[in-house]
Amino acid sequence: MTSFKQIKLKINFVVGSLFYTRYALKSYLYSRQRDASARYFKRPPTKEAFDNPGKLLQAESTSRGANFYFEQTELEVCFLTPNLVRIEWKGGLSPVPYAIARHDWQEVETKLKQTGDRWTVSTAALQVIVTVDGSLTFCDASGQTLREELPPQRKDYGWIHRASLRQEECIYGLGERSFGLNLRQAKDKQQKPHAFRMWNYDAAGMYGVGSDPMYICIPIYMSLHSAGSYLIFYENSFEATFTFVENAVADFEGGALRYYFTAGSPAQLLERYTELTGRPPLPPRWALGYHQSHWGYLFEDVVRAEAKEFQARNLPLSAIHLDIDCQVGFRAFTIDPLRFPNLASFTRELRELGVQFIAINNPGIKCSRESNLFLEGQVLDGFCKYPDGQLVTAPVWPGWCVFPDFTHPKVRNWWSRQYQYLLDAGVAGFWHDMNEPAAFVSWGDRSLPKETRHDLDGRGGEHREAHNIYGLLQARAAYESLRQYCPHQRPFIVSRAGWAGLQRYSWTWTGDINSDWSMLRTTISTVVGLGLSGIPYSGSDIGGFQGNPSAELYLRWFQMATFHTFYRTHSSNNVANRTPWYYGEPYLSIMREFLQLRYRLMPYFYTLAWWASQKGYPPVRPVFWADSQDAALWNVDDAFLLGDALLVCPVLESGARMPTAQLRLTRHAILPKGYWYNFWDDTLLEGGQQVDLAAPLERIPLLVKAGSIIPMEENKQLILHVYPSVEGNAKNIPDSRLPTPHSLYSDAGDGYGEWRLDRFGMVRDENGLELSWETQGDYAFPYQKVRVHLHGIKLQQVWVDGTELACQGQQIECDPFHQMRLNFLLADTSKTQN
Ligand code: NBV
Repeated sequence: MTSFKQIKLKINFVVGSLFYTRYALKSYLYSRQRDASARYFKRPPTKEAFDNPGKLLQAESTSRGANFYFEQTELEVCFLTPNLVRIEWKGGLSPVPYAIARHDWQEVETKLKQTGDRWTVSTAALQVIVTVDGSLTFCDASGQTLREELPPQRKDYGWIHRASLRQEECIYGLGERSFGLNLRQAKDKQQKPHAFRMWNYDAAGMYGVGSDPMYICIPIYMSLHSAGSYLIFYENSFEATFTFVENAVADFEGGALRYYFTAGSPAQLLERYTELTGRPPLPPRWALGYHQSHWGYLFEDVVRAEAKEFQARNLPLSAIHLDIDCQVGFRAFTIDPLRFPNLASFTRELRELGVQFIAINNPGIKCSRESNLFLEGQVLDGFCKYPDGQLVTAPVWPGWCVFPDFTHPKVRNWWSRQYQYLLDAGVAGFWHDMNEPAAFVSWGDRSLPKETRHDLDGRGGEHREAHNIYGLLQARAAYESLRQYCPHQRPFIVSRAGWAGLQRYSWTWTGDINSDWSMLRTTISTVVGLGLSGIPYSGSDIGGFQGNPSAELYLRWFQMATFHTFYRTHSSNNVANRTPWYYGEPYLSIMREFLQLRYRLMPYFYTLAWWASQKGYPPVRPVFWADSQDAALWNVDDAFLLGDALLVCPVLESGARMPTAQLRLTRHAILPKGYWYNFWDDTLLEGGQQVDLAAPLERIPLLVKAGSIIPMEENKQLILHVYPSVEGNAKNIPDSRLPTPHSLYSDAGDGYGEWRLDRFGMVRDENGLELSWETQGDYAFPYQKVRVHLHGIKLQQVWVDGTELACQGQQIECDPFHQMRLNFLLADTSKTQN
């Protein structure tokens, strides 16, 4: 790096760091105030505690299951579907159902049977066995035990709930976590099993491996063991601690012990969970492109120059994100007219370049009579207060701030209205920051006092309960606003904090991540873990938020992010503005190739997004998704699947440290069973083994599952990349039995108009392949031509709907067809690498 660049970086760092000193006194005063409030409004102990529910006295069947009456409490077993059951131990504050999207469930046939001291409530798919002491066993239809729970313990305001874990059992989820994927292996600094906290938390500028909690904590986990897999979701937003050692222990500070259990493959678990908490709506297509961001775009000219530079360098770009420095005094819903003099024409200008303008928004409102938002919120009585009616004020970017109570419907409505004028000025979407909600502190919890009162849709309650749902409800207000004011566009919202159900409204990003190799690796687990927690759209600040990555780290991060749903570079105000050209060649050219690959893959991404909206499957999946019964895959967290077809193995080490760096790096990977083609050279690898994959700087190891069709696009052509299955391997599974059959979803890319689904069949026989193509929906075929590209086996002859066509090498150009016959040159079948 040139010395000029180094000096600039140092200046950035010093200026950026000085930035915080002006909040020091306020942070100190607020920390004292928060602690004083905890002492002053201390809760009296309850008399509700018990160590166990006592003996079972009576059981009665209900329309959806059964009720059980114990000496100390009652238990309700309520089936919502044959494979989804809600369990509720009575006692404690019932949740306001913010997470739940569905309330109208069809009838379920259930049976109640007694055998000795055990009662079994069953459907065609599941059995819940209730023992006289209050322990519960969950079995599948064949009677196989999936989970065993101990009798619950009621403590003061909360609950302790334990379930035994098998030795081999692996646990995933809990929202956003900065550990490896299998949470059962997570260790704290003393190498003890980690206790995961449920309390949305601002990492305040930087975090590394093992930082916990993070911005999105969700009491959901998926379990895999030798007898099957299941998912548990606790509908309880209170602070809690989860540990996974011999038992899975969930320790809640308040609320009810209401939870949901479902069993099945990971795909089925996500399908059920998102039926309950809602599916992620289809995003606008541009959102799946590349986004550029930096905390430090101060002027319109800077943003314009950045967008133009992308264009001049032939780098596709879909959106630019504006951080708090585009605002007036960092105030919510402002954009400084002195520095962005004509926002509407500027956003238009950007749109003409194909770039959308995304504005930041923080919930804290400057506590000042000069602020209209403050006055309106006051008139509405919409800000959070202490139990004695005083406004809660805490320092955030604008100075002393008040906080809208998003748990009040009228506040959500009012907040919704605020987006309108920015939408009118052409702002295409919003990112919500600091919405844990975060406050500046000198010590202790970085949020509002726990005693803060909230409306909770009329029921009333404390911040203890409202904290984790604060970001979710802000996102809800924004989503409803965008639906109302731009009814023909799909909302685009990115929220840093959230809870169960966030997927209905918003995407997320992994916050202020440190810029180092360990965090590149951890990002894989964080993003996959979010997907397994129901949140499919997420990504990290490419290259890390805090720090200046080496060119190699940025490039490797960029390559990985090319296969994540949210594809955005972002960085702090005290580091360099990172762009694909910042490090010069060869990095720029390689990044250009990856950007172009991402845009060519758009039909595949968009189709995965559509599947997510239909079934809740995250596009980015753990490797074990390919075969959840293969225990060798349960702990693989240095790779991920994009859809069913692509296995992405990011390079997670610096080549400079490896002796062969100048020649050819390799990357070790564990392949799921079956056959896999190398995306870059079509060589075929047999799965179920460990392999070394070439990883030169310009490539990310990328494999394609044999038997896949990947739709890609280039110059208005649809290219169907066909990767034939291998004889003797995975027989030709009828298309309809695949969870996501070979398909291509298309529509106008935004809005709610016509759509079409093209479904492809592929059957391999001795001499070649039969492809079939069926279409549903009325949207006109959006491509001018079709190209079919056969990989891995030499193509000899092709017939399209009965007519022979000339092949161009491995490709055939044609129109949409019903049947295509591809004959192989059998003498030349490709070699399998072992
Ligand atoms: O708004 C400034 C930053 C933002 O760039 C980042 O992405 C957020 O995660 N924001 C946090 C607040 C300041 C962090 C030190």
